[in-house]
Amino acid sequence: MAPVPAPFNAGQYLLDRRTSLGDAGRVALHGPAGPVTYGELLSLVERTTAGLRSLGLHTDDRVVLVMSDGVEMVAAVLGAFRAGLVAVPVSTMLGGAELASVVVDCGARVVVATEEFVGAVTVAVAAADELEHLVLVGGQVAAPEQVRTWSWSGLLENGSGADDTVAATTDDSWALWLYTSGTTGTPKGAMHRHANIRHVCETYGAHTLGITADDVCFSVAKLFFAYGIGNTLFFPLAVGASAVLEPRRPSPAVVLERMAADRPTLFFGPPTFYAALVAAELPSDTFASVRLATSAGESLPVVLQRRVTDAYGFPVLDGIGATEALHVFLSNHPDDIRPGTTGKAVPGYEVELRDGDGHPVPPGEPGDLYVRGESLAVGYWRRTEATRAVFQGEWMRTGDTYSQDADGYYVCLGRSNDLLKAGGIWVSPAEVEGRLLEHDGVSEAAVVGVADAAGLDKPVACVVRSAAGATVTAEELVAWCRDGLASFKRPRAVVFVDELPKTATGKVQRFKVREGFAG
Ligand code: 3SK
Repeated sequence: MAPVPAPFNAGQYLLDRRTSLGDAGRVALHGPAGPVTYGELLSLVERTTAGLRSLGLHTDDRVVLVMSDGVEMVAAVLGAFRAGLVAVPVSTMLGGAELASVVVDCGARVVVATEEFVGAVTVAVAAADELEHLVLVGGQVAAPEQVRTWSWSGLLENGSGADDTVAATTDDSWALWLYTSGTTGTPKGAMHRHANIRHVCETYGAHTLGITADDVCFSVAKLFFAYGIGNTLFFPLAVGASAVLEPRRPSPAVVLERMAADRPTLFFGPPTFYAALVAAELPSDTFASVRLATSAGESLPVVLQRRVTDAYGFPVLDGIGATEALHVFLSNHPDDIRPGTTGKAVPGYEVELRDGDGHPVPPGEPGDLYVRGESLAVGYWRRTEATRAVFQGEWMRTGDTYSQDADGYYVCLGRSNDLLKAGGIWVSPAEVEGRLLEHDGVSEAAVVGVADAAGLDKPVACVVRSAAGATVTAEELVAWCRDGLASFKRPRAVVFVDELPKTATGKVQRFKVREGFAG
């Protein structure tokens, strides 16, 4: 007889730590809505579980969350896990049509939304034939007849007396679908199991962050991102620590406020936010409570890493993850920070560099980065071709190009399709961007390949000036690169812009930069 899989539920795993220690009075969540203890959170999650069950849903039904970071969003995610439903947090930056395509694609039976997003939600619910329930945390939506609308408190009341116990899920049950489009393309739902959540806590959370129950986590990446949900929800709750919930758009001014109020010890952001923090010149003691910060999303230029530490005094760990891997799998370690590299595989993951035929590349050569580990998604929902291209047996092809230095540290060369050849030699945009960023007059830079008059690709740069760079010229920057790099890598043209085009996760959209040069 086949062995019966052991029960495991990520919602229970994340709340058990404190409540089973009889320590329910400890704060779980900080933020503008005030402190919430573990006991209060558990009670809210139980009522949310019962409320969702009262809607007559079935195991594995999808619950789409269009929500700002707040206590209700945390309760909705954990309540869905505990009810055996699939939480599908989606970007709050989506327009109505984009949101509709996700709600329809995942076949959601429930949408839960906070009031800031009722505009997009109105469009989405009108297009979603399978949708049956809309739960609103504030605001109003004119929903079609087949969609029953609930207030958040109405949902909880409806659930009173309903079953609030934990569903009989196992490691392999679906828990969380995260939609990702990369830097281009239509969004695909990466399907994560309950076990994937435990794995990221036991690997990156435990080994790399060394998170303890005394930590206070503050992530400028929101809960709907893989990076954000790990930083704000999974890592702190798994060890009985606490997290800061901030519903507003992140900005240096908002961060200043939260730092003063909540005194976080772990800070998480993407490189673009660190650039904004340096440019904002906040008081140097703003981050005095921070013991460690992390960067992910794209590689962290050495010069930016140094500027952050010089300005604010905390070390920044560069790492890389993927929505499909749930969180970071390659990272520097607090005891071993090698600037200019993404460090080494996080324990619990293996990485390999392979050539175009899938064979390992010799040391020092660029190769496609592959990763293997227990937190990889089981595939993309209803996207067979894309699933087969990305998930290959136990391995996942990340789409990033890396090399390994003589000491075994991994160096990011860019997205595999961003590399360009100039004069027949590979040029890494990341390397040229790193050189540009060393110039005082440059705050951000994106380098892409654009065909010259002869139809040959040459590097060109799109640059955002820094406060000190009001008078810096294109010629000066080209000369700066010629001095610091092999001459063939210098940008042949530099254009100045107010901001770089970016995805919701802060990644530069190189195809748009390229289009800008073509137009
Ligand atoms: O882009 C990344 O590096 C990342 C990190 C953690 C989780 C998700 C992503 C996409």
